[in-house]
Amino acid sequence: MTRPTVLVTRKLPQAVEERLIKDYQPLLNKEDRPLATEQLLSDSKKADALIITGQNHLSEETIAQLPERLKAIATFSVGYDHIDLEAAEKRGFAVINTPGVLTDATADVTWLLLLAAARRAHEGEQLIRQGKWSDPRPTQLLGTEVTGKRLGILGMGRIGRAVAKRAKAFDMEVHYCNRHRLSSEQEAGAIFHDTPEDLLGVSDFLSFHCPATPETENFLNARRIELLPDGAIIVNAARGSLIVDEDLIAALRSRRIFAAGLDVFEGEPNLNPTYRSLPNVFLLPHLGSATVETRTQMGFLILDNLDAVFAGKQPPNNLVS
Ligand code: 8YV
Repeated sequence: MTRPTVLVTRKLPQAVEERLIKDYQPLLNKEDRPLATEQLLSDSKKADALIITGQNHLSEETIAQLPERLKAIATFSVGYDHIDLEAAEKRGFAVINTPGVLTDATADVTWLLLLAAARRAHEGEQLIRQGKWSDPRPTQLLGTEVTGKRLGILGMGRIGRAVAKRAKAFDMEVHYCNRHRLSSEQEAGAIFHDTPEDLLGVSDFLSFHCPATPETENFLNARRIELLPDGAIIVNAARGSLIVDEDLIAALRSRRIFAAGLDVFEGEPNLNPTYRSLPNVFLLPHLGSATVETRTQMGFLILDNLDAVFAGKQPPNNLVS
């Protein structure tokens, strides 16, 4: 049997590419260049499956032009807001994502953002790198205590719960809002709120762990910022579109919001440039799942699913029915 052809839009961890070479005929992106939609469509002509990333936007129009022979679209991400699932389903493509394997890595980065924002890590680092740490004093770069504070989590799925678990080590009181209330075992002491607005009122720290959907788009706007306690801290390792950048920037400037830690941005990598100049925002370039272990597991999970597709079985992480 000829091995299926898989178009891979970006370079993947070595172990993943080795497995691809062993089991498939992969069209690898050796130079790791971004693939524009037109190029993706032309390269996909001989493909039985695609492995794309969040940077490849598969709209209805693009999906309509994918070849008839294609069986599956796998995205190297848990998020799938860049794919028109309905259009993919209509074409009969399996759509595969990578849930579960990036939970801990993303929860760890959430804590990196939270602690860095609270303790003014960016300003401290700048001081040293710019050779300006010349006068150590008791009132220098005072941050906000994390221990014992209230953490609000919007979206209590796997990642939200992993963040909550880590919060216990900081004696934090965890509050959450989710589409449905969790079992008490899953809640593990976290306090449920019926509405996101209710959650905001008790969130000294607010961390996003919900998907980007039409309902969550532009969630954090000026009106909702006003519901937060004074000097709250915002953490986002989910999706940039959840935040209205201009409104958060105004609140960071006025210090109504003490600080923010952001790993994701609307329009990334072209983030709102004002963020770069704000001292009270800690910025990372979408590193949530960026460990060798996690990115390798993401690739393996995709390949397990593709193996199932080409063995005529239902892939376990298929997003369309
Ligand atoms: C990306 C992510 O997959 O999983 C997601 O939804 O946003 C990230 O883990 C990562 O940037 C690799 O493309």
